[in-house]
Amino acid sequence: MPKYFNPEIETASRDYLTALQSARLIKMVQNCYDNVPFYRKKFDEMGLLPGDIHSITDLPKLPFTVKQDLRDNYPFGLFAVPREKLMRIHASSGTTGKQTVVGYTKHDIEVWSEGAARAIVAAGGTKEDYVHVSYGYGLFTGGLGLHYGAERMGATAIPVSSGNTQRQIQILQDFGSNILCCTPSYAMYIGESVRRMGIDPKTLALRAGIFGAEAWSENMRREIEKALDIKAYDIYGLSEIAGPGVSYECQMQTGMHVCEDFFYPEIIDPDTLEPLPAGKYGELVFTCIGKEALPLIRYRTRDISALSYEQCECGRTLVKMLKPRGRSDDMLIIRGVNVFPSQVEHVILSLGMEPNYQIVVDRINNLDTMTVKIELSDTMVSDSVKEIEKQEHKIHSTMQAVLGVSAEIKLVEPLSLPRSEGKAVRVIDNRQI
Ligand code: DLL
Repeated sequence: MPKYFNPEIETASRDYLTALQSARLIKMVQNCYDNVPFYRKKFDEMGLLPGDIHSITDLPKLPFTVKQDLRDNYPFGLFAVPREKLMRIHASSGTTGKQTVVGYTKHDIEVWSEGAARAIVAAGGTKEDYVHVSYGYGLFTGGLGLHYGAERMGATAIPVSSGNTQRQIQILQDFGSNILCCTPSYAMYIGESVRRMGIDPKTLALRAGIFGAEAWSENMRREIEKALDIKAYDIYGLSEIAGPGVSYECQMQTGMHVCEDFFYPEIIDPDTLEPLPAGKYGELVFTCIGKEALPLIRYRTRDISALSYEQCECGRTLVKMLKPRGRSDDMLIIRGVNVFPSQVEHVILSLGMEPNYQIVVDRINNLDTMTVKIELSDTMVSDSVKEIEKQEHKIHSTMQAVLGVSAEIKLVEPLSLPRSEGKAVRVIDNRQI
């Protein structure tokens, strides 16, 4: 079984990588200056010339790019290539405002596919595998990203797309899919449905899952692995930088190797904007050093992660980013306390419950309130009201200890909360601020 898709890069020495990154950065900065008026203006304002950038260590001299810059130049204003060189457009719909539109040349599609191919091989995928892609196909990058990755590494792609869970399961059974690709929340739902349909997951040919597009915890990983009898691997990406495969987990499952030959990562303090050393959590920033159509400089992702340069036992030398803890803009401020949905999920799973929950935030008489609705598990449904109240009380006190703020806990009927076939919607914030 091949261990790496591209051993030359995935196990390259640090010196080799640094030299490659420096050469590519110099080229991309010149491209931005020559072809993207937005960057030329920024450089001119800062008194910076492309010639001032000699190596990757000069990166902190360069300006940041934020999502609003893409919106201000909607839809194609930051593209660095003429229209005839564009091969594909994707977009990501944010929660507010206009979509973020991204473009790719033939070369960019190859770069992105390579990242996704590396991810599938790192998850144990081979040319003999059926890769079942249940991410949505369309402007969202999930479906086509993993699809091209599977084709690139030589496996057989099954483009199921998302939705119709019964049909997904039928295909898993009849076609003998080996690798499932979807969001972790949808994987959990497929697992739940497999159980309800009375199917023993051991009878499926599934070995592994490649799950991403939203933050998920280690506890959730264990739940999915149990429910589908597979190994569950994390994959990260964002449309602005490429799509899924910007980074990916290996067999060690201890963080995601970044394709740093194309996407150079930094961690910064989101307040001071100063770079942080390896191991420290902060905001993840990427510079696209190997792309043509949308070569973003120091793009602020809002994702909270840390980098680890420690040697990985899998043999890959590419830096790892640790499981994102959520996004700085997902953070809820409840009565002045910072709360991340991932912390709520962690508590629920640590108490042996399934991660079917919804957080509802309100403001009543000028006071923030937070209610966490959690579905009862099948075994708890028959419990007496007293038992259920006891459980609510236990969750309440654990939640308070972990979050530092009190939340009302409501245990609700199984399957009563909405399920998602794509990214899960965990928070309903009714506050009018
Ligand atoms: O979600 C690309 C993708 C598709 C990644 C399929 C993985 C699998 P966007 O829709 O642009 O792109 O959303 C990007 O999703 O900034 C993170 O906040 C979040 N995200 C993506 N992967 C992970 C992950 C796709 N593994 C945004 N863990 C990013 C945590 C993730 N968050």
